[in-house]
Amino acid sequence: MAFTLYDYFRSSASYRVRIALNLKQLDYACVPVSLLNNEQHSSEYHAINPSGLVPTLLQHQTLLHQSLAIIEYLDECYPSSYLLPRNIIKRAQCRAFALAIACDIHPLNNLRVLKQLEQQFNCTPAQKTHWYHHWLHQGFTALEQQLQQSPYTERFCFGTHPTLADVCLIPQVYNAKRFEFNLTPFPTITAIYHHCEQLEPFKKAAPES
Ligand SMILES: N[C@@H](CCC(=O)N[C@@H](CS)C(=O)NCC(=O)O)C(=O)O
Repeated sequence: MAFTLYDYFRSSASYRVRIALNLKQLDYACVPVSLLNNEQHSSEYHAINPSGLVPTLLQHQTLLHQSLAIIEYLDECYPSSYLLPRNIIKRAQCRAFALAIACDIHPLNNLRVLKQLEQQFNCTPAQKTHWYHHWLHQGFTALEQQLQQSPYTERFCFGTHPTLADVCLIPQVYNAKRFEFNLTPFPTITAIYHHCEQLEPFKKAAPES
């Protein structure tokens, strides 16, 4: 097995990497790091990833962190079906879309942030859900508008092939559904999600699998 992926089934950052590995048809073995049991904070896992976050990709003694850096590495090593568009403007826009999810939505709703809201500010479950929905709503409103206005939007965010944008969007929508977020105001996002969830590389990467 060429790759070992330290991941957690429900982690959306791990889900992104699983989709990318599947789209590239690369073999990998998953080593679960249970976020539920705080295994990300164990000394064993900190030796693998000092940030205490999943995913981590291991390839021949080399450890790679950060889902987007891992995916770009895979894209450069295995360029068979590019996840980043060849056109440099489109590539910058695709990266921007992915970063809007990975930097502007996801970190605000990460487990450690939700835990901190509870521990430091005594937030109730309802207040945490409100927080979660607030950032999703703000982020998805901008993404939906971009998709509706973009000449590239088709079955996928950037045309007829999956890109880094879809690889980031699908896990974020999956999480939104899990937290009972109302997706009705986001028809383009929802249509892309429904299209992708039918495809084998996305299905195989989903938490249920
Ligand atoms: N920017 C990082 C984010 C990684 C991340 O936040 N992972 C989450 C799961 S999706 C995690 O490990 N959370 C553990 C925690 O919050 O304690 C990446 O893209 O890899």
